Amino acid sequence: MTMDRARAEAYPLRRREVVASLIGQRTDLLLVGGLGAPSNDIAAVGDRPNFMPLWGAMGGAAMIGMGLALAQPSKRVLVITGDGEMLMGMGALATIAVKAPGNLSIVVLDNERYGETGGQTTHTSARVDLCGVAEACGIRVVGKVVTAAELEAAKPAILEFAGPCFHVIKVKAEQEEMILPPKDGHYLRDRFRTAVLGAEAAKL
Ligand SMILES: Cc1ncc(C[n+]2csc(CCOP(=O)(O)OP(=O)(O)O)c2C)c(N)n1
Ligand SMILES: [Mg+2]
Repeated sequence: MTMDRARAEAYPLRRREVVASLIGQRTDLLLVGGLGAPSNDIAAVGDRPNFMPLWGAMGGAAMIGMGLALAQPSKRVLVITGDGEMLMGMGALATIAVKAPGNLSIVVLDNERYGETGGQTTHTSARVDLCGVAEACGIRVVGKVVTAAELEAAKPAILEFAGPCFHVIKVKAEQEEMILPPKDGHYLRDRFRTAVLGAEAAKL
C-alpha cells in the first residue's frame, strides 16, 4: 500500500477558506464539528450557539449528525469533519444511507492526514475512497471536490439539496493556528439545545 505524503500538500483548497465559504455567517444551519481541526476551522469563522463542536467521540460526528437530522427534520444539519474521524466511523454511512434523512449533509475535509496528532498519513492518502464507500452504501448525493470551481459547483448540494449528502473536499495539508471552541460540555449542550429548541423548551 503506497501512502502518498506529497500529494495533499499540493491540493489548492485551504480548509479555513473552505469552511468560511460554506458556513459564512449562517445561523440557520445546525453545525456539528468533528474533533480537532474541523471544529477549530468553524470556531475561526465564529463560535455560535448553532455549533456543536466535538472534543472527543472520534468516529461519531456523522452519527451524531444523523440523530440530530432525524430529530429536527425541518432544520438543515451540516457535519464538518476530518478524514481520520470519518474513517474511524465509516459504518455510519451505511446507517445514514438506510435512514436517509433528507436534511443531513456531511462534509469531510480530507487532508489525507491525522493532522491533530502529528500529520500521520491516513488511508485516504493510499487507496481508500470515502466517496466510493458512501456511494456503495447508497447515500443519495455524493461528491468529491478538489478545485475552487468544484467547490462553487458543489455548494448548492452541500447546503440545500435533499440528502443525505456526502462530500469529500480535498484540502491542503497544513497546520493552522489553533482557534479553540468552548470546551465545557454542559455549557455546549445547553447552548445548543436553546439554539435548536428555544429557551423555554430547552429547560425541560
Ligand atoms: C478514539 C480516539 N483515537 C485517537 C484520538 C486522537 N486524535 C484526536 S484528533 C485525531 C486526528 C483527526 O484526524 P482528522 O479527522 O483527519 O482531522 P485533521 O486534524 O486531519 O483535520 C486523532 C488521531 C482520539 N481523540 N480519539
Ligand atoms: Mg485529516
